[in-house]
Order: sequence, then structure tokens, then C-alpha cells
Amino acid sequence: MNLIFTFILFFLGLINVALSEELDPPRPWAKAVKEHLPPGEPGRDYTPAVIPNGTKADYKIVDGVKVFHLIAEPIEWEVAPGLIVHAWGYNGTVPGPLIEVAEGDRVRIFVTNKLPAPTTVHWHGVLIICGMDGVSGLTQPAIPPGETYLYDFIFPDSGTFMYHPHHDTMTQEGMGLNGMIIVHKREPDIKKRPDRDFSIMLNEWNVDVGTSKPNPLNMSNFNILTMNGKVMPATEPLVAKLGDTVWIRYGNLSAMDHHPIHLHGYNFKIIGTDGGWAADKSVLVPETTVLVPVGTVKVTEFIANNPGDWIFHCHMTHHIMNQMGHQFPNMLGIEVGDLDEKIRRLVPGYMTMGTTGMHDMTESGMPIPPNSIPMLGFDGQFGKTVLGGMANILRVRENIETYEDPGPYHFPKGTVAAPATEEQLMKNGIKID
Ligand SMILES: [Cu+2]
Repeated sequence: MNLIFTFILFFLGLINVALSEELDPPRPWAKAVKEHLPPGEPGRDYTPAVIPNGTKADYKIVDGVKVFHLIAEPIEWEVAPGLIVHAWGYNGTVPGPLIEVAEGDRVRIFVTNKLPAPTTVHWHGVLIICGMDGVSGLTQPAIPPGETYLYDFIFPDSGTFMYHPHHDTMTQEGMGLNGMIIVHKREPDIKKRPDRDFSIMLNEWNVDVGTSKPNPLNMSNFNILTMNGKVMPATEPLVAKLGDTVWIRYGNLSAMDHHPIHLHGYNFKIIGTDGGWAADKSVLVPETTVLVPVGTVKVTEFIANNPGDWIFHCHMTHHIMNQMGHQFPNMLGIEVGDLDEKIRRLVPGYMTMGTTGMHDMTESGMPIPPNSIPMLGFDGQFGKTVLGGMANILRVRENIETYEDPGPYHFPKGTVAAPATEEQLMKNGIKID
């Protein structure tokens, strides 16, 4: 049996070599097929990536091929303590586990469908032969519930890609089925690799307050905006040592929104996309915000030369709120006086919201429906902040031994914005009425 199998592989190999040598123009995967590299090894060939709050797909090596198994199934997913959604995930998580390989790696990816609906998996951005593209109806039959299909291909190029269903995509991505793929360059010189290589998938959901099922039919009222399936304050901080070369790879498989992600304290360069790498980094324009449109990947690079706790977040202001309702009248600046008391006679528990903005609502102690996180915000060393949703913290530190979360930044004395003293006001000619 093994002999027959080896023969078949050899025969397929011959065809592949023939294809790669003779076809003009050369196919995008031809070089990888011809080179036939052994499976890439973490450590030796690349520095493994870090996926905050996330997991990586396990694999085993069978006959020189990396074998993965993705199981698509309904799961319960905690977006933040207080909110569990009934989502669809791969291998129990949202997003699915990171598929991490090296350029030239041949893979066999088994996909088991435990969903109530047919599905497929599409390998977004990976240049493979058409029959492995995962588009139901067009390139393959959809995988029926209960069945397992096999995807067999080589990752020809290093880069950052994504995977997601290409069958009823609106429903299935809206329920949480998506994941990142990192194909590392084989780089023996550790100094030429990034020291910290982070992977973050951006998603958006509509989960009405007090419910647990995402509504994929919704088109505009997204109220849960996630990084790797979590909202601030449940996002796990990114830790770097002073001087590290840092990459953050962002993928966006939201339904409708592009996310401009802004990083404080740094500028960076966008060195890659799901289409490939910048040929010459020196000509790239420095940026502080990277727009990650739906269906794309952006890879950013910077040197961690500025110690501190630096927030990075979507700059769409409604995307850094948790389960924000949008159906309220605008009460900003309105003196309500004893209005609440009067209304409470008719509507017990009534409270006017947002007269000074949204901050008061994060501490109102108002009863909220079970399984909901309306207005949940981040709790910092200086107090509560109206900051949730699609946000996280980059912690850059001197003198740390490990990349474990070092906790809040110890600000050097006298470097934090503080109340102005009388003397400072006077000396600078500032008069307060
Ligand atoms: Cu956004």
C-alpha cells in the first residue's frame, strides 16, 4: 500500500515538475513545486508569530507534508467577561486558529463540516491551483454537513493571508468563521527576522443587548468590534522589549467596515499586504494609521524605541464602544433637573443618559440585561475610560526578561500630565475666569 502511495506521489511529482518547467508564462506556484522544500521548522527557519488572545492550528508531518484539520462548528464564544455569543468557529475559536507555515510548505488541510449548513474554505490571497480555491459551485461542491474534504496544495510565497468560507459567505463570516494564515519567509539569519511578529484579525458583529446570537442579516448597526475575537478590555496586550523590531499584521474580515487602526507613540511603515511585500522599505511613507479595508491584510513594521503603554485602536469612534445603542435622543448639554424623578413615576428605573457624553454611563451602576456589555470600558491606572471595542495596548519596556504582560507602565516621575499649579499658571500668563 505504502509502495503504491509513494509511486503515486512520485508520479504526481513528475507531472508537477513537468508543469513547472514547461508552461509559459510560469505558473505562480511553479517554483515552489520544483524546489520541493522540506517542511519549514519553527526556530530554525522562522521565528513563530504571536497571536494575542488566539491559538495556532496544530499540525503533524506525514510523508514530508504538514497535515492540518479544521473543524467548522457552532461554539460558545466569550467576547469579554459578561458576553457569550453563540457563534460558528473553527476548532472551537473565533477567529479560527492561525495557520502558520513556511514558504514552500506543502499542506494537506482536512476540513470537517459540523455546521447545520454546507460550507467550504477559501484560502484568501494564496496563489494556488484553481481547484483548491474553495468557492462552492464554481471550483468544488460545497462540503455537506457531516462530511470532510481535503485541500492539498503548496504555499508558494511568504506573506500574510486569510481563510474563510466561500459558501453563503455573508451568513458564515457573520457568524464568526474566519482566520489568519502566516507563511514565513525561510530566513536562517535571526537578525533579519522581526523580534515580535503579531497577528490580529479584525471583525464586527451585531449582537443585540440581552441576546447571544450574532445577526448576520444586519448591514450597518455593528455593536461588537473585535480584535482576535475579543473587545477591549478583554484584549491581551502586545509586549515588546525596547529596541525590538515589531511587526503587526492586521487582517479584516468584517462584513461592511474598513478599520483605520491608529497606533500612539510611533510611526510605522506598511511593508506588506496579502498581495506581497514592499520591494524597498526605504521609499515607504511613514504612517501612524493603517487603513485595513474589508478583505485585505496590512503588515506594519516599527522599531520599539519609545517605552510606555501605547493604545492602538480603530479610529472610527463608534468602533471603540461596546454594545453602544444608537437609538437615543441627543441629550448632550441638557439640564434634566428633576425630570428623571418625574419620569420614574411612570417608567420605574428610568435614567436619562449621555447629558455629559458617555463616560457617566460607564459608572452609572445602572442594571443591564444579562449577557451584555453595554458601555463596558477599559480600567486604567488613572481611572475608568470610555474605551472598548476594537482597541488594545502595546507595552514597550526596558529591562524585561520575558514577554509576559508586565502590567501597567511605571511613568518616570514628573512625566505625567497633571493639574496646573497656581505658580505655573501665573508664570505662563494663563488667566482662568
Ligand atoms: Cu473600525
